[in-house]
Amino acid sequence: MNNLINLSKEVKEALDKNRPVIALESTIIAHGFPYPDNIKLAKELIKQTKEKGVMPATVAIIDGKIRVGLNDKELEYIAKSDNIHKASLRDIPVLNAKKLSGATTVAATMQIAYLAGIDLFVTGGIGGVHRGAESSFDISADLNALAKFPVTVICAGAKSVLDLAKTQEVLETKGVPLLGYKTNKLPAFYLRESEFDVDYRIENVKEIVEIIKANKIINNSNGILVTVPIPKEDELDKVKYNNILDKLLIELKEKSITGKKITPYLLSRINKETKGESVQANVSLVKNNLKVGIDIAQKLKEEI
Ligand code: PSU
Ligand code: MN
Repeated sequence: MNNLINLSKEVKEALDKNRPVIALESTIIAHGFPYPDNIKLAKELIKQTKEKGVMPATVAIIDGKIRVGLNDKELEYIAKSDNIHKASLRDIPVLNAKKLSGATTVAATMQIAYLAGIDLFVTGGIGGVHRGAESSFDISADLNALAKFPVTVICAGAKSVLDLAKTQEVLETKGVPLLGYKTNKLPAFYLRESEFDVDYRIENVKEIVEIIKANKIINNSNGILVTVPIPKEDELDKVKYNNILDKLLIELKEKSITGKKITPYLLSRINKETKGESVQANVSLVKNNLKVGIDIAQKLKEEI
């Protein structure tokens, strides 16, 4: 094991004993939800996972240490800190060397999960190709990480603030299978469906496990993206959401908000505009993704 990666005692033990482990990211805690919704969710996800006999491993960088599996105090710190870095791939070595703290994005969490020997990672939504990327070049490093690290990511798709068609094209270029769990359409985070088709509809976790195994056997470097629609009862109203989004896209331009600040800004503004409904939807979709992730984790260990 690379001695830069610090596993908690319980995560190390689970990995040593070949028990199922699921990685969780920390950008969603630091920059995705307001306090105290964020700490509540972080703890609930850990509880939900442990109750099913699967070990959760929240990933973050704390004082330069790359950490896999956090205690309550560390989770509180990430949830409360106003100035913790949003850490993507390029930030990991710098934060490590400078002994700074960072909440890891999908990209950074994938790399660290891979280095720790964790196959599965559950989150809310991934980053992708932004609208207007043909001039801004804003394409999330999450897509590169999906090409580079053989980790399966379970999410609710990507928000329609992204250019979903271009995001799909990049996933194809990079050789990342885009799977829809019990859906033909690519889920769009707060909405169950976008207008785009996934590459393959998947009916059950057994199929996903077979795909993960085949990806490993042929020695592919890439990860696999499993998308799960938000539960029906928590989906946002499409027309209302699209109106809010149109307004916020103009606001982004007016306030010159670009790059890594876009997603946290939008999440917090959508929360205000929907009077908290979006946070509730976000909580619901993450927990729902985790349910699917737990089933995959258990099945994966049964089969090996
Ligand atoms: N999408 C969400 N909520 C989030 C993110 C994405 O709905 O919190 C976070 C994830 O951590 C993701 C990151 O990896 O934003 C992508 O940021 P960027 O587009 O700057 O690469
Ligand atoms: Mn970006």
